[in-house]
Formats: sequence, structure tokens, C-alpha cells
Amino acid sequence: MLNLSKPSVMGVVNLTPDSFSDGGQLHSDHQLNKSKILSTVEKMLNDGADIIDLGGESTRPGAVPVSVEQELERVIPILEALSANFDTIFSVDTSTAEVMRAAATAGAHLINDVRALQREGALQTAVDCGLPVCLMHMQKQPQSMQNNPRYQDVVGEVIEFLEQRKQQCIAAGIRAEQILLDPGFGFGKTLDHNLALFNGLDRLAEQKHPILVGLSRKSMIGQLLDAGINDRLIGSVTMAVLAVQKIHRAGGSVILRVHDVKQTRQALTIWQSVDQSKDGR
Ligand code: 8Y4
Repeated sequence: MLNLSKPSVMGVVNLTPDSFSDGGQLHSDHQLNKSKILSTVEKMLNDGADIIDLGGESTRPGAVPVSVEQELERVIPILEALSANFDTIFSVDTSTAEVMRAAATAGAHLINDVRALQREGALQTAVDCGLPVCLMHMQKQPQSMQNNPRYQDVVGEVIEFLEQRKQQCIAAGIRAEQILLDPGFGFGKTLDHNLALFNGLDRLAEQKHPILVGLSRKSMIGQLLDAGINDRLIGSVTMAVLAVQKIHRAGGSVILRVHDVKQTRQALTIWQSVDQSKDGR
């Protein structure tokens, strides 16, 4: 399916009209533009994406909650069109059981759930679908997560949560090899929490599960650089490479969730050449 012996790139395709990462570029008159999405995905694949992540719910702080019907309407027709046209791995960013079930039928290969299958029916649905899952850590809910996040030991607590959710998934019938873990950068974390978590990526890698890392264009980069949403490319790519290096040195495998596939892939090509040269290969 996916060669995890080298870092993988997951390209983000936002199907939410209020998404501020693509500025709603995939939308016209509040309608999803199918041909624009198809060409965006085609470009991401040509640029070196291994996985395409489709999401119909905005999880940014203060975003309007989406109904199940709306999420289905945004994601499923697009996923059907994409899987008919491209032979790649599709991930669906959802916490909703109905969307997971429909997405599995429409050709999804991975469930990416920022709520780590904690919603009603989500865990059982993931088991029934038989798909791999990404379990992400989030403190509280998107609406409230950024108001005064607190931890005694952010790395320990995030690892503890992921370990516990992983055990619940295994108990429910998901195989260990089908589980990816994600510390959830920016989800109920201050800048200091995010930096501590970044430094704890090696400890997360000790769990022996592939690690999904989503740093692309996030506010921690904006805070570090005092840079707006359209000025975070270098910061995002820099953090991506540092994350890859850290996880790789700890013996883990990594998937980078990014908006800028081409630039991330270029940075990884450089990193890989340097890394391979050190063992005389
Ligand atoms: C600019 C652009 C600023 C995007 C912020 C954002 C993750 C994720 C998201 C993640 C996994 C986002 C769905 C937030 N982040 N899934 N999803 N891991 N597994 N914000 O880090 O990209 S959405």
C-alpha cells in the first residue's frame, strides 16, 4: 500500500468553504468546483504526494459545526470522482461514522480522525470498514480548544492519550499495524506546548506506529515568524524536515500532512540524499 521506509507526503484538499488555508479557492458561489479539485489533486500527485487527504469539516477555532448531510455532500461525490480518476491513496478527514462508512464505499483507504474515533459509533464503524486509522490528540473541542490550553506534562499526556485510544481500537478489532498516531499540533496547544511536543516526537516514535505530522501553515509557524497565512511556506517546510529527521533518528516512520506538496517533496529529496550518503549508500 504505502512504503513507510521513507517519509510520505499527504496533500491537503480542503472541501470546506470557510477554509482559510486555501482561501476557499476550490469553491465558487459556495459550490465545490469539481474540475478545480480534480486539477488540484492531479498537480499534487505530479508534485509527489503519496496520499490525498479530503476534509469536509473545518476544525479551526470558532468554525461553524457541519451537519452530517452537509459533510456527506461535500466529501462523497468528490471522493467518488477522484477515485475513478486517480490511482492513489485517499484519506478522509472525518469524525462522523456515516461519513466514514460512505467514504469506505466510495474508495477511501484511510480514516483521519482528529477526534481519535471518540464520537458515537465512530470506532465500531472504523472496525467494520476495515480501514487503517489515524488517531490524533486534541484537548477539548475545536470551538474551545484554544482558550487557555493547560498540561502538567504535554508530551506525557499526549502519548498517554494516544496509547489509551490505541488500546481501545485494538480491543475493538483494529489491528495494531493499521494504526497511525498524531500529536495534533495546534489542537488545544499553546506555542510552548507545540514546541515541547515537537521535541517529544522521538518519544512518540518509540510507540512503533507511523506518525502523522501536521504542521503546514499552522499558527505556531505564524507566531514564530510573525508571518501571515500566506507567508508560512519556508517555516512549514523547515519544521517538516526537522520533524522527519527527529522521527527517523528515533527509528520511526513519518507521514507529513502538507499544503505545499512540491516544496515539501523537494526538501525531502535533499534530506534523503544527505541521510543516505552518511551510510555510504
Ligand atoms: C492554516 C492552514 C492554518 C491550516 C491552520 C490550518 C491536522 C489534521 C488538520 C493534523 C491530522 C489545519 C484535519 C488544521 N490538522 N489531521 N487536520 N493532523 N491527522 N489548520 O495536524 O490544517 S486541520
